[in-house]
Amino acid sequence: MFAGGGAVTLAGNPVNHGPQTFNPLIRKLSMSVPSDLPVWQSLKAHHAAIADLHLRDLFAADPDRFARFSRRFGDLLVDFSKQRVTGETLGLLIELARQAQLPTWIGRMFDGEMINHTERRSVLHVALRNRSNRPILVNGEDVMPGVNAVLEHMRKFADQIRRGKWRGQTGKRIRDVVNIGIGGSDLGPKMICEALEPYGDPTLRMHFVSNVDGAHISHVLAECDPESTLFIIASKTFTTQETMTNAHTARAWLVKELGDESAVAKHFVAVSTNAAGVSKFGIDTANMFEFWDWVGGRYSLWSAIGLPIVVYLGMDHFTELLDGAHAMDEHFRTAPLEENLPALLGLLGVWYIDFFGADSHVMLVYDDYLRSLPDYLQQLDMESNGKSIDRDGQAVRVNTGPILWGSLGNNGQHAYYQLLHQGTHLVPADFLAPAQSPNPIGEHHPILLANCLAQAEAMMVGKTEAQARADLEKQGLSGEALEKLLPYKIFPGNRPSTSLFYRRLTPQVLGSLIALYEHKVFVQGVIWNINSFDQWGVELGKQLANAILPELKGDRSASGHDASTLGLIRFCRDED
Ligand code: G6Q
Repeated sequence: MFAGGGAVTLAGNPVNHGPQTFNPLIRKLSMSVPSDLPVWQSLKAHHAAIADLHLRDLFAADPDRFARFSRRFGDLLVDFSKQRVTGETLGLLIELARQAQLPTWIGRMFDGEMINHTERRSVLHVALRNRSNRPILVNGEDVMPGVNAVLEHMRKFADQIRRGKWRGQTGKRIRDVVNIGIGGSDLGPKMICEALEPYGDPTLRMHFVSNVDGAHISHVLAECDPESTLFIIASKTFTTQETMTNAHTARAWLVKELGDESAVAKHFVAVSTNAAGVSKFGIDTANMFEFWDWVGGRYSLWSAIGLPIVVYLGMDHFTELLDGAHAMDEHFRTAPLEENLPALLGLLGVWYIDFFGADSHVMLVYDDYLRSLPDYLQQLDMESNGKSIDRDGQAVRVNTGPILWGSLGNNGQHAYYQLLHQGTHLVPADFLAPAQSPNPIGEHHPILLANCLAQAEAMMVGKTEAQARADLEKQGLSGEALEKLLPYKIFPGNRPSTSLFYRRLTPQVLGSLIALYEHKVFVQGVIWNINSFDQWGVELGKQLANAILPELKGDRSASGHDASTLGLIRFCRDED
């Protein structure tokens, strides 16, 4: 661990085991099956005992409920008092974390051990924002000098762009920055640039191209002037089909428009771990920003993948983002489980998924700047914990990661909240909102906040039959007409939510918030005994797409597929 000042030790080497045989140290630590832990049965019994309690009554019985079940973290307020828990529930959940050896696993991650055992990698996004600079060793080598060198490279480059010192081939200042990447090389920087727009350079327009659908890059290129456009090709592997296709299209466009192959050097930079691939593409590796295999794609916005963020916001604001994440890292690493926000949020998720049978979790975001947060968190959560084989290679016996979805809450109110209030699914929710708006126009912000607060309250308290009846009577209804309408007007309530409110959406607050969710996902992976850091489930579709592509292009006749796939290929080729 970081504590103690000296160099931390590391790594789950000596290795020499294939992806299917596991590190014996990790095997020893695996508790294998969460439902075999003694406390799991206690939680089941406790669930049966409290499942019918209504949050209305829990609040009525305990005037201190808000104080007991909310926590402050700097400018962040996390209120989980509207969760269907009692003090006993929390005690049992914390015991679950202990029996699953959560504190040990936290230590292993921060110590750089090879906890991503199927890819034989350490998991060190925390090193990218290790503002304390304490050494973190991977294979005996401190990664911090490398981390700091890349940050410095990013700062210098971003300063040149922002000060107009780096110019396009014809001498024009850079005005459009196009990040070409997908998945982890897109969602994080896009979300952060949008979220922190009030801190951004208003003379720069940021674009993010991810989709291989030609419509995406065509639309973006149509908005850009080739003389003043910079492309950042962001790909850890520099082999991703969508990214490389878009990158080659952008390159061809630029060369055609400027009529000069050498313009590539002034208009393309790369973020990658693959220097050979970058060089082959024609980008000088001096303009390549590197990162490392211990940075997972969906955990990479803190690395050189954050280059568009640094260009747009400047290094000072990026540093504040890292500071916020580091503060949450330190909290996660050192706070007792009872106070530990990622642990508490992770355990609450497990409570609903495994004991109430909830299969989804909704993000209700009352902050327009965070409009891409649900997409970002969807990847973080579902790619990390959408797993059904545990760390010991066995099928899991409990439900794992939820279907994570959501959007801007105020818009959702007029779309899908009906299901949240009166549908048959129990969908735990996170409400996010800033107490202060950077755009205090008229009454917009109080109206936004009133809606957020009201929805969380409505989901929790609901409306009883007596209240619904009284409302209808007030409206002048009576007799059969009233009785017929009455059942539709009742809201069961007892729909759980956590409210995450912050004073203002600063880089620091955002850094802490994202790190909170990253660690929440890790906590759940530990409880479920799964590896949250691999993603083998994305491979099969890629392999099949590579097989189908030549068939679609007519380079090879389609064969070896099921009748449905064959029929669809023929339709696309206009052969039927
Ligand atoms: C994230 C995933 C995935 C990845 C993309 C892009 O954890 O690994 O979303 O980020 O597939 O990969 P490249 O950066 O290699 O192009």
